[in-house]
Amino acid sequence: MSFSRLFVMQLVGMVMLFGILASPGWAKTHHRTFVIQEATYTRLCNHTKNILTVNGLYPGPTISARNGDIVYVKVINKGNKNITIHWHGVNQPRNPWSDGPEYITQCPVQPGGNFTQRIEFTEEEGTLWWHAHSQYDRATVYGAIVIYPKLGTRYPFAKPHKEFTLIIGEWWNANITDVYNNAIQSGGEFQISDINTINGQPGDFAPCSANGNFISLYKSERCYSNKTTLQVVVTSYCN
Ligand SMILES: [Cu+2]
Repeated sequence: MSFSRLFVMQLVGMVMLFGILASPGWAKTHHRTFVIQEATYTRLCNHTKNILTVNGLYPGPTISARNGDIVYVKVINKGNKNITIHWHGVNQPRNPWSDGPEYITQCPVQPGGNFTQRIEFTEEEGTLWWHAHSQYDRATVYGAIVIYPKLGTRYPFAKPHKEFTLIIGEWWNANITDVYNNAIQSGGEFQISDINTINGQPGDFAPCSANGNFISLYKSERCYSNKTTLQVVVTSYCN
């Protein structure tokens, strides 16, 4: 191959690489740290147990970004078992090694280890969620992803008066690793959870839940006007 032809091919390659790596000027890069750690939570009266969390929070922190943004999440494992985090519904083109499923797209992060994952929002808009993708740890290790429209664009509906995130999940009184091991060893169904939750809380109809309940009040006239109230729902059901 002649030198000039080789040079042209290298130049074309560099231009293509730049096109892939370059992000538009309005796009932002975000940096988050997810510390996997145990924390003590009580639900349904006296059912207190250590659960695996991100940053001690149940549910975990919300990731907010715009369509086109890139978010780097440094996952630091201070728990006592392997774990991965998965970005549910994010396409991750050419970036599968940051996608999360253990032993499928990446090795799990070992206790004491860390791994920085890159989340690319290339076309997603609206709400998605992230969750653990190792064993059954998604039962407590999960949170919302809210992706706003690109700067200069808007949702295809009227601007909401207010936004808040509802995450529907489940609570087991039993240790979640035991739930997982029982199901794997028996080959049967996973044990059904003890209660469903909204933002980690069982609700007024369940015993001993009033203290941490999540309450949001609305003026009724807004519901019947031509304006929109957006309620973002993320379902993190395991069963
Ligand atoms: Cu998922």
